Amino acid sequence: MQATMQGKLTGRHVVITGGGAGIGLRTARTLVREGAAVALLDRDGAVAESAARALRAEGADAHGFVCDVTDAPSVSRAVEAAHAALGAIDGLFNNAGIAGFGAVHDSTLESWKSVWDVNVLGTFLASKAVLPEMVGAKRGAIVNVGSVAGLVGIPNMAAYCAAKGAIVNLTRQMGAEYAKHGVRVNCVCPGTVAETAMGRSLLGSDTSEEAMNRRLAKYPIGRFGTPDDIAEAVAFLLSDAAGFCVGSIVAVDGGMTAI
Ligand code: NAI
Ligand code: 1HS
Repeated sequence: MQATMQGKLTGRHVVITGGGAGIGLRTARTLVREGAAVALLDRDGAVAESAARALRAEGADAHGFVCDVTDAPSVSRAVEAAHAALGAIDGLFNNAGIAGFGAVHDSTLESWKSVWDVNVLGTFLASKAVLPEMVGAKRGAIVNVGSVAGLVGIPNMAAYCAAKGAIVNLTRQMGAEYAKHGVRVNCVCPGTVAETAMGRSLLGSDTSEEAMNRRLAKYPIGRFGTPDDIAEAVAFLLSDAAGFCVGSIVAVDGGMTAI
């Protein structure tokens, strides 16, 4: 008997916010490897389109669309375009996010709001745009991106910790709400992923050996994360292999929140 190779996401149509770069783009590659067709939505439309073009050149069914997740009409337009390109959307990776630095007393209102808008409002708007179709079809999976910053307090990251904490508990709420409609909602909480733009800006504030060692000491595994570490967890949670995972908060953090 001849074995046929089937990926765990064969036939699935997944929208990825912030899909033009970093963890989002690496996850797109992993989902494509597992058989999915993907729509990359990004505030930087040129980056989204060129990333999708590169994936298509490797044989993927991939499309890039401009989308600012903080803007409801922009999200609606992009999700409609993704639907037209892919067909029914049955997966969403709520990955778009920005970090912000500051404690409560010295954070500006503007920085607080922008961190909340991209992370929390963006997760709400993109989910709201895809859920009616998923619920109607009684089939779908959503993965939100939290952070270790949503699980523990990290100095100088007040708005970001609060926003990621909101995403963590929104995931539990959505998991409880939509499971009965055939839609599973879960969350990955990465530890520091050094090689993305966000990781570089996080670590770039102090690259002295002493500062790096202090940060690394928080990670029992002895290294920072990679985009691949996160992508594999997302692929699992989107797939039917994770059929009993509902409202789960999955730390992918080398043990950072285990100690
Ligand atoms: P990144 O900065 O490398 O990439 C983020 C992507 O999102 C970019 O392509 C950017 O254009 C896009 N984006 C930003 N604002 C947007 C908006 N309003 N609408 C649509 N797209 C927008 O970031 P990275 O590292 O790939 O992070 C991805 C997610 O993972 C974020 O939610 C972040 O908070 C989270 N995360 C990252 C960690 C890290 O250390 N890099 C650790 C834990 C969580
Ligand atoms: C920016 C990303 O979500 C990671 S926040 C954790 C930073 S650290 O304290 O582990 O260096």
